[in-house]
Amino acid sequence: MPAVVLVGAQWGDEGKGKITDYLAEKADLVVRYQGGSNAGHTVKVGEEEFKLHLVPSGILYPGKICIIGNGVVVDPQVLVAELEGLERRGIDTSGLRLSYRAHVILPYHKRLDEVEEERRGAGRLGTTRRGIGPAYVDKAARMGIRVIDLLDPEEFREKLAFNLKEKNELFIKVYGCSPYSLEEILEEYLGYAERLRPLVADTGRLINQALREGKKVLFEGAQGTLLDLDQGTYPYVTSSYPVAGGACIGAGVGPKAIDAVIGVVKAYTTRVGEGPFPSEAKDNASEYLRRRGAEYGTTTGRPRRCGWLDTVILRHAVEVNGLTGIALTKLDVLTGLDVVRICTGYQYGGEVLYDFPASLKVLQKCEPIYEELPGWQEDITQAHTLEELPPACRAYIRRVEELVGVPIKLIAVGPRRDQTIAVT
Ligand code: 2SA
Ligand code: GDP
Ligand code: MG
Repeated sequence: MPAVVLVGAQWGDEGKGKITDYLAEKADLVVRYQGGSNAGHTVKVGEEEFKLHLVPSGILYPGKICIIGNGVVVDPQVLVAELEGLERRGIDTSGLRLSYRAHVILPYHKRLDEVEEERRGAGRLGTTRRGIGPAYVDKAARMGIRVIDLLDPEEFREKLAFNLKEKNELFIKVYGCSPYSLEEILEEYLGYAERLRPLVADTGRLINQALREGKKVLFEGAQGTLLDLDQGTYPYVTSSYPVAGGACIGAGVGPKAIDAVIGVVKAYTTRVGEGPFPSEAKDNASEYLRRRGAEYGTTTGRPRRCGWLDTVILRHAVEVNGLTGIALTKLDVLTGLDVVRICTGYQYGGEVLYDFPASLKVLQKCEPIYEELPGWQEDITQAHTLEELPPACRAYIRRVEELVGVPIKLIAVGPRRDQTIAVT
């Protein structure tokens, strides 16, 4: 498959980093197309664990071109630190390219993310406070600063001065905090600019050229479908487009370039941050899943909310992404349960809903309808084929496939690269 998009089919943290790393072996380019350092993608190679925030999860294979596309909002401070961290661990980062067109996260975006969350009080969104929302707001308001501006000291000074005038007024008058100094930001960020300059490229052109040459391109989504600005549980979403269509916009390729879309589905559901989550477990299953699945935010360390697999949201993900296949992850976490539950629909008053509702008011009143399947007790973390999985586990996989209507092509039974079953 020349061009494959990999998307999170739930609320993020489905194991996209692990699956990207697995598929990256056969790819020539790996491309991030949205989000920023809110993302936390974990890749485990042997006993070594890497937590990536901005750098695509293909970086651990030497010789791959890894691209941070135009749709990403880049915090240069985080990117420089991430590159240094990888290099200290002996990872060659010379294949990384950064789009001229990507927007830059500045200190005031991070502070705005903080103060806006505080102001929302009980209505807070539970953002990662990495400045993502405010940076995309400036982009849409056409006052953002792009990587290309950062590389031009005069342009950067002019644009930063214009932005600071407005932001400082807001900080002083509305939020009662101290203003930012133009010179201090300039000094720090022009330093990052010099470190990043050699990586900067017209990445859209690089990707299109590679596709014309028949090279394989893997687009790595961050967050997940239910966190998508349009398709998610708005306003409890991120400010970008994690869905497959976002790959075209955020990487600079046409829709006809995409050959396949793989949805990464965790064998249960988690959510970090606020907002509706119909199949959230209210009993000790939640703690069981959190403990066995180590469900804590990769970026913030926040405990993730845990619950059962919800096939209503998965059918929504199939439609809005055009999923052609599924990678089912963390199946091993379900081992040891007597009964495994799958949400097949929602009870809403006297009605049963099978389609994901747009209204949060409706969603908040939805009660999950569960189907119960027998659990399994056998350790599955060493399985390399479907046949090696216990019958109850295979029955669970088959039922998920039936309810979702898309073939399961990969199954992860542990965090390591080699703990992956390719379904043939
Ligand atoms: P933001 O910061 O503006 O994008 O937050 C808006 C919502 O999006 C959620 N969000 C995430 N959800 C799951 N995983 C994410 N990445 C990290 C991880 C999260 C962490 O890998 O664990 O460490 O806490 C991620 N990034 C954003 C966020 O929780 C809000 O609900
Ligand atoms: P991402 O944001 O979608 O890349 O996911 P995260 O890295 O935030 O969270 C997924 C976590 O689950 C990471 O700690 C992975 O190492 C881990 N993981 C991925 N696949 C599996 C699996 O099949 N089994 C287990 N036990 N852990 C997994
Ligand atoms: Mg994550």
